Amino acid sequence: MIPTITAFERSPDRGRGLARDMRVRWALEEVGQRYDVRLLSFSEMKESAHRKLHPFGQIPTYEERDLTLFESGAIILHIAEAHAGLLPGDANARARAIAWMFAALNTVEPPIVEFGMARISERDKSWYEERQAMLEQRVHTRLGELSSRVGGADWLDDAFSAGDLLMVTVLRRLDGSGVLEKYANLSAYVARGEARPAYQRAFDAQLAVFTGKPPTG
Ligand SMILES: N[C@@H](CCC(=O)N[C@@H](CS)C(=O)NCC(=O)O)C(=O)O
Repeated sequence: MIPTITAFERSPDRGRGLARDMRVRWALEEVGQRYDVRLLSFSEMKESAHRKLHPFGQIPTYEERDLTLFESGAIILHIAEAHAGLLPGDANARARAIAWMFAALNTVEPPIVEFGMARISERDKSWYEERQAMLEQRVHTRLGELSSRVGGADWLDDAFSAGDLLMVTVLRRLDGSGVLEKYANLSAYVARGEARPAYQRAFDAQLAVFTGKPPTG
């Protein structure tokens, strides 16, 4: 049975792959699993039919037979455990890859999201500049630490894993801020993720929703 995921009918990022269905699409492409997509308007996301799948009325969700999941990290962990390709076979390496999944979502994403949300919704506030400087500094703290750990490596822990998939999508949320560009190795790391054929197929598929044109690949 082909799983069904949910995504924005009209993504606020205009199809630049920043909405979190992109992570799930990418994971499914990495493991070679076909999927269906159900597109939702903002009002449909808040209706009770969707809230039965997602208590917070958000995307993405994942449905497969009698299983329904929400939270992009949980969905990707499920995909990675059900298929080869996103988690190493060695038990310790697998545990480390899962630790990087949590680090991406729990340690790196929160300051990036807060910084990004403030740029969208707080620009008219008198304290915007002062708070923004503080939020940007918090992002720099995390990126500096991550940059030191990554060093000259291709991926976070040897081979590409679900940890990298999540970390790349999290770092991509800095797109347009000019912040990531200050870390040459992290910019190269994100570019390596974006160059993967599975990433490109996922990106094209979500962009096609916005443009209304089918992917060319
Ligand atoms: N922690 C959740 C966050 C989900 C989330 O914030 N989804 C956004 C799209 S990327 C959304 O649905 N926003 C609309 C809303 O919250 O009303 C996850 O990783 O799945």
